Amino acid sequence: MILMDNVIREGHPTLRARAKELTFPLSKEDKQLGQDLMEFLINSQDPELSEKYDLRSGIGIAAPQVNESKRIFALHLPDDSDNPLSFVAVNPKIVSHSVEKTYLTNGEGCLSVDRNVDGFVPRHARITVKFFTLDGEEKKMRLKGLQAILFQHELDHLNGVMFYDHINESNPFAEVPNSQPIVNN
Ligand code: SB7
Ligand code: NI
Repeated sequence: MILMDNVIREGHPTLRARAKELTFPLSKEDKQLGQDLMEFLINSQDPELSEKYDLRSGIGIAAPQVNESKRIFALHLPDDSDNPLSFVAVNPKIVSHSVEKTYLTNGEGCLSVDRNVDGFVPRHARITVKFFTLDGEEKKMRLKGLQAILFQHELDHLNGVMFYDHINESNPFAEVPNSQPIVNN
């Protein structure tokens, strides 16, 4: 079971490495890793379990965050009421994206970053993605809004990129050209 002690924090070199592709069929260990990442997200969003295990709530987590430099992450966004999203993605990629950008007006956070970093994080507003499931089935889907932002945040982790790398250094709240902001709490 993944606990906060298993989550590495900024400064750890694994967060800056390019993670390795997985090969199919997945090993038992890699399958278990995918299941553990998803279990962490579900537990972290459960009021009792998150309190019991002292978990910070998360909607996504990537393997490098638990010091496994592998191209696999989990997303679990259940309360996006009309459109829930929950999957484990292996060897994920963005096959095309909109020219239009988006960003969360309140910025992004990260389980591997124990501080608030203010500023807009420009993301593609819409993306078409491909990935493999734990069983080796290839999936293709279109994502927009928070779902698209989350996918890009997790994919960045597989490439050694942190969300604040995208923030305008001289003016963190600089206008993002051609963008549709998403107002979050
Ligand atoms: C806000 C939160 C996240 C992504 C985009 C906006 C996810 C935070 C949890 N993670 O650190 C996952 O890598
Ligand atoms: Ni993160």
